[in-house]
Amino acid sequence: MKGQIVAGLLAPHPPHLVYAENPPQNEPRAECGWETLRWAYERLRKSLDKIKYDVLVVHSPHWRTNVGTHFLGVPHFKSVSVDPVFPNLFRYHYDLKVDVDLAQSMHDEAKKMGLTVAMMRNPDFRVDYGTIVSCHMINPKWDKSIVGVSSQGVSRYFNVDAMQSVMVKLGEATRKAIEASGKRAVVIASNSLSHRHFTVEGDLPEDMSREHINNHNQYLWDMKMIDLMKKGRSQEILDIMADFTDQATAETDGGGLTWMLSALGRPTYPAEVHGYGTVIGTGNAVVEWNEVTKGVSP
Ligand code: 2X7
Ligand code: FE2
Repeated sequence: MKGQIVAGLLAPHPPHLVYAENPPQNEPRAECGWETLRWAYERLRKSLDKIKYDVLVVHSPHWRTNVGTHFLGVPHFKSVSVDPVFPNLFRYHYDLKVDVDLAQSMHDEAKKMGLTVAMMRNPDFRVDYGTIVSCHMINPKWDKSIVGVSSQGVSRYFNVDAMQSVMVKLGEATRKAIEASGKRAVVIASNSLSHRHFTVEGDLPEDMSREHINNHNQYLWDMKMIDLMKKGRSQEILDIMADFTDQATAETDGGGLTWMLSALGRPTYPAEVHGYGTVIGTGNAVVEWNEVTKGVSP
């Protein structure tokens, strides 16, 4: 049977969201916080429950590789992930399974298309917190395998347009590999939108009286991108990605959003925006492109 991408997601990864959920895997304890985003993830989980899927394929800007795109290539990882900037919020004990077969096929398809790629075979590798937070918020039971995809530094070394040309190809390779695998996959761009954040944290991180967008320019840019998502105008999102990324200091510089929309074939149906909220001043949206319903309510 032909495999299929059953959904594409924009699934931001501030560790604050896991902290505020108080799961047993995370050591620090919170009183509350960032509910608009956590409830958005709740709605996303309910929606995904209706779609049968086998694997989560996640692209993270916090696994930064300098030469090419790398794929997790070890079947099982178990360790503690500590956020380097927020060790007070995120000390998370993870235990996850990797679909190495699918990762290898994505690697091979990308290589055929001329991209620089590598399989990451180090069993002691520490999985980055971007991958872990997005996967936890999407599937806290961790009962599905994942494919972890690194982010290249092309935006920094060259520019966003050069990054996009690579990510469009990687998206196409991802789609081909998934279709050939016979599996049902969810492809995930793990990133915030606008990404300028405050540099000082309050004594109580979950004190929501301090939480707001860093500046109005960022907010306007986030609303522009979300409006295009809601209208199914993916091509325009790609067309303005360079300006958005530069002017809103957006985390789209890692390429995840471009990759995910390309894997989906640049959808023209409306995405479901489950919610938007700020985390330490950054803009974050939880968004679903449901490839089964294509934006039409059943
Ligand atoms: O990695 C992040 C992020 N993208 C946004 C906000 C806060 C922390 O970590
Ligand atoms: Fe991040």
